[in-house]
Amino acid sequence: MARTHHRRTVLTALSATALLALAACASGSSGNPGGSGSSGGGGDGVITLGFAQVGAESGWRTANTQSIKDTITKENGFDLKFSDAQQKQENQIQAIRSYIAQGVDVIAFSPVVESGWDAVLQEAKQAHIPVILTDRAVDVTDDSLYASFIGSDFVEEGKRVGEWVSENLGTKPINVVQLEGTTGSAPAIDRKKGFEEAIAGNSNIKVIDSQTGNFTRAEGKTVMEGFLQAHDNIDVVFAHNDDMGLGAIEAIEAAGLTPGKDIKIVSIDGVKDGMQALADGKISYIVECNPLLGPDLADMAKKVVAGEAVDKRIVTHDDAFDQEAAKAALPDRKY
Ligand code: GYE
Repeated sequence: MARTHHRRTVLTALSATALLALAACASGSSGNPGGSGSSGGGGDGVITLGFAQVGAESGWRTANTQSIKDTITKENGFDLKFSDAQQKQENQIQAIRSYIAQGVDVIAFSPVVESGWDAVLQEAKQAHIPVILTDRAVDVTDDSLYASFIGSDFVEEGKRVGEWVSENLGTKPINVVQLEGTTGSAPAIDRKKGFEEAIAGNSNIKVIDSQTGNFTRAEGKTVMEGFLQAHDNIDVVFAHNDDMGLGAIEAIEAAGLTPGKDIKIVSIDGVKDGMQALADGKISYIVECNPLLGPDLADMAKKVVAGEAVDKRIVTHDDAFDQEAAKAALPDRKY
């Protein structure tokens, strides 16, 4: 209630500013970055938000992009500028620089990797353009380089997978192979860490190989083919996301083995195809990672542009599913 009231106040302030801006200059939208006083925006009441997306590497990413496009809308007071970095950090940096040059009101992005952001974030700060991180974290020395980080706790996700494996499969000796996400990305680093922490105390579990499959189905399949050639004793695959797990299923089946029986698969995300494979018995357990970050981002962007104090970290809630839970959840699954 308090929040609704406050938002109305902000909108009133924006309309007043818009009228003044119209009266003062006939040249239309100024394109000036927000951040002065509580008005924000480019003077027309609309918040221009530049979003630099990672790419389109997975079902998770597709759902995440859809959520952003569904909520950062004209009707909701935004002008969205969207770019796809095709999983390359240099593309993402270029997109952010172009948003700075255009004088957007706020920049949001999901960093491909954790490191190497200081310079471009410094440039945004100098231009007084606030930055919101969604989904993935950055590793920067100065926390004031971003306003807030909205996303899941990836260490916790890895831990939950590890605990399930330890309790349900690690009751006898098992060999595990790991399909890691994009090298240097927050989810790959953190999920590996959480998983290893959770299995550390169980001497039955041995991780015999671990390689990146870059979060894609195609690379997950290729890496799994290599694992199958190198080892004839794989019991479990831990895939950092569903798509790589689905690629692994293809490789396992092509090798004449049965996923879910000969080799068990556990993964993270909970996208439709992953949940279907879980319900079909090909995957054994999935810890969810919620991709629907659009609404939280919209809220946060409005607050940040209005100069309000915000939480530095918003942790999204994630569920977990075994095969029975997946069957029950599938009919209502939105992504
Ligand atoms: O798990 C994976 C995607 O950053 C949480 O990126 C995200 C991960 C997600 O490619 O499917």
